[in-house]
Amino acid sequence: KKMAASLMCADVLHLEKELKYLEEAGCDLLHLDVMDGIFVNNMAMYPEMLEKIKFHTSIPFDIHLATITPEKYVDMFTFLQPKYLTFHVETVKDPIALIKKIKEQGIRPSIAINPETPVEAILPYIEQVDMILVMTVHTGFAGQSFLEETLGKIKELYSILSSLKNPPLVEVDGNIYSDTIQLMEKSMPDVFVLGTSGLFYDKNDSSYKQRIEELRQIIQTY
Ligand code: S6P
Ligand code: MG
Repeated sequence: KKMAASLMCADVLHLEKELKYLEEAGCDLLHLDVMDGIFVNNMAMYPEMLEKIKFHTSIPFDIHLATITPEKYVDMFTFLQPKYLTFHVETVKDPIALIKKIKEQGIRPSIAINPETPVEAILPYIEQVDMILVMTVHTGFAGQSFLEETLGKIKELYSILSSLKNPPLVEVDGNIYSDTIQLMEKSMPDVFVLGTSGLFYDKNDSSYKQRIEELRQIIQTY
C-alpha cells in the first residue's frame, strides 16, 4: 500500500521544509494536481514549478491532470519523468492513443474517473493502464467531504480487477483519512492520496511520519 501526499495541500510558502518532512515520513509518492481552470474551477501546478520541486526531493511524482485536452499536458509534463501520469477518462476521445503515448515516454499511465462517471467508462482501458484513480470528491478542490456513493464503485472495480492477471493499482483521492479509509473495508485501495484530511490538517506540526504510520496500521488490519 502506498501513501501519496497531495502537494497542493502543503504549506506552499515553505515547500522545501515540507518536502524534507514528507521524505522523512516515508511518503511513497508526491501527488501533484495540475488544474487548468477549465476542467475544474481552480488552477494548480505548472511545469517549471514541478521542475524546481524535483530538484529538492527523491519522492517519485504522481501527476494528476485535472485538465481538458490532456494530450497537450502530457507533452508539457513528460520531461519530469513522473512515475504515474493520470488523465481523466471524461476528457479524451481516444484514451488508447494517449495511454500509448505516455507508455512510449517510459511513464506508467493511469486513468481517473469522476464521482459521477460509471465504472463502465474505463472498462475498455483497465488492462492497458498501471493505475486507476477513483475520485472520492468532486475534482477541483481540497477540503471537501467524501462521497459515500463512490464506495460501491471501488467495490465493483475490485471485483472486475480480481479476474485480471496483472491488475492495475487503485488509487483513491478526496477526503482520505482514518474514518473514510475504514469505510472501504475489504476493497482496500492500493494508493491513498493524503491531503488536508489525512496529513496536512495542522501546518504548524511536522509529525507527518506519525500520521502516515497510523494510517498504515489501520490499513493493515483489513
Ligand atoms: C482534488 C484533488 C486532490 C486534492 C485532495 C486533497 O481535486 O485532485 O488531489 O488535492 O483531495 O485532499 P483532501 O483531504 O483535502 O480532500
Ligand atoms: Mg488529485
